Amino acid sequence: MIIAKPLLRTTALAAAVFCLAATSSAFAKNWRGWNIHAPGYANTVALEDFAKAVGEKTNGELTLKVYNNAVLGDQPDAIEQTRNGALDFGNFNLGPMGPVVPITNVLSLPFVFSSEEQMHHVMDGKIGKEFADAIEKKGLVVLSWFDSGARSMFNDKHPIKAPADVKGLKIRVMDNQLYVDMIDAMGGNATPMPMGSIYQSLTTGVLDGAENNYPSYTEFNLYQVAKYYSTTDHLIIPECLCIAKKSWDALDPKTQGIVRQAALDAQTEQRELWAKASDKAKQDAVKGGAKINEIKDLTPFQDAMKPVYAKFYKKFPDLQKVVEEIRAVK
Ligand code: GTR
Repeated sequence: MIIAKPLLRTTALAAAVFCLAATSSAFAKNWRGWNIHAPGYANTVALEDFAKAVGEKTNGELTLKVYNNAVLGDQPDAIEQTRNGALDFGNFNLGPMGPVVPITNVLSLPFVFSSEEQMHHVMDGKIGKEFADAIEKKGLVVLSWFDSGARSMFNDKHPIKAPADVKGLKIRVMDNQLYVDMIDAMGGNATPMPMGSIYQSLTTGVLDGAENNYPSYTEFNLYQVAKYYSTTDHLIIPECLCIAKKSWDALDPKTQGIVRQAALDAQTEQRELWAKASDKAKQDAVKGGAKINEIKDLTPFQDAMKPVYAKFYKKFPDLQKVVEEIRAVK
């Protein structure tokens, strides 16, 4: 049989390419990551730089892709998907983590931290490690803590000057019973729903308001439909850069080291970007028509939260000591 030479060469080349592809696909890994935010948001920039650094430092053996704008699902679902390894990583707020990892509910207690700075001291130290250990037992490896500022209330009816001003207002909250209790304690009606549905619900009157930090208030254009922003600063909730434990355990120690370092660099970057983004978001909101009501004395709001704490300690008596430990950190 006569086989034309070019054909022979092509076949050999195809076989070589196939072998190469088979070899690299046997080692190369592609990770998918969840992100609720849009391109340009501090968290997105840090996550994308994290992904890029890992790809470069592993010479493409581990490539990461960040899916923005919650296209892979709402946050509670994404946490589940990452826990079971269907997704590989994500930037999660610790609020919706509460139903999965009970100790993290402590971070959703209103006014548990005295300032954002104190929150960092807590999360970067021994107590933060306790939270990370508990989260890891539920399938997520925490590699770094991101900033999320302080959350305040906003609505389209009137400024909130005292807890009584919340009475009767329909307020969107994140997915955690503690936030329902928090709004109940001020006489409002809490409605848990995904972040992406707030704008529409405010325009149709399903909601009167919500609560969040300045960057998210601006990112989702909420100042256009809920212009009264009052600085209740009731929640300071950290966020994590978390990896699916299944994906993490499948890495060799050297690659784990690369991913860990890239996540720490992302933490530094995110916190720097966050500080700038918060100021800018506030200015943008004001330019867009937001009316900021600066609350000088938060004591009446803190006092109004007593029933929330009482109910919480009844449900989780062991967690009272964690609250006390947090409050002892300066
Ligand atoms: C943002 C946070 C998101 C999400 C959102 C919300 O500030 O970064 O992860 O939790 O709030 O309210 O749903």
